[in-house]
Amino acid sequence: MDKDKIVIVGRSNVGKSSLIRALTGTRVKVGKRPGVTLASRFIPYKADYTLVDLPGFGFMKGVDKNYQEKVKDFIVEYLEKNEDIALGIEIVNIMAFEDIAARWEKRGSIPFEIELFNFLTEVGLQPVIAANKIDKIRSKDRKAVLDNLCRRLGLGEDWEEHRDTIMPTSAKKGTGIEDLKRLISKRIGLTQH
Ligand SMILES: Nc1nc2c(ncn2[C@@H]2O[C@H](COP(=O)(O)OP(=O)(O)OP(=O)(O)O)[C@@H](O)[C@H]2O)c(=O)[nH]1
Ligand SMILES: [Mg+2]
Repeated sequence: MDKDKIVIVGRSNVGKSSLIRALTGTRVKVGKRPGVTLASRFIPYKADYTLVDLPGFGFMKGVDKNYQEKVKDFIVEYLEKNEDIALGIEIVNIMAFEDIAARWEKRGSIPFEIELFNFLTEVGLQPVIAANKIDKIRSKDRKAVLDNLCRRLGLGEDWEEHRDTIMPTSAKKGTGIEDLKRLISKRIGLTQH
């Protein structure tokens, strides 16, 4: 099977659909409340690839709990099989991340974002992380916040050494989108254009 899918994963509401819109110009449904994307959507990317807008993990307002679990199982199984996936892009809400991570670690648990990154790595997807909503962080604080993400991922202290893994983006303002496109091309082995 051709490895022609680029999957977009992350918690609900982190900006998966917005980022796909920014990358492709295709209007996928974007919502103010979590759980807007319930079924996967497939959006053509470059000549030979397809972006897969997967539903978000986590709370979905007004959606049956059983159904939420089914959605989650489906995503995990699909990623585990990893038959047709060229690249995994994990979207993190960088604005919310530090607080959430600190809270989880205090409880002795591994933050979901880290677990997802490890899982994607384990199934061989070598994920790219889009640290989205970077517009919500003041410019002078951005490096510290990205360094923190890097450290929590176990990659080291300096995110600038991991620009091939962590890309700050704002799907809303368009920041980092061209860089992310270049990184995607590099990772899937496309020549630049
Ligand atoms: N400030 C800011 N807001 C953003 C950004 N990206 C997305 N948003 C907002 O975040 C909310 C959720 O965006 P979606 O693109 O629907 O998020 P999603 O991950 O697809 O959500 P689900 O499909 O529910 O899992 C919307 O109100 C977006 O306008 C960003 O880079 N900056
Ligand atoms: Mg969505």
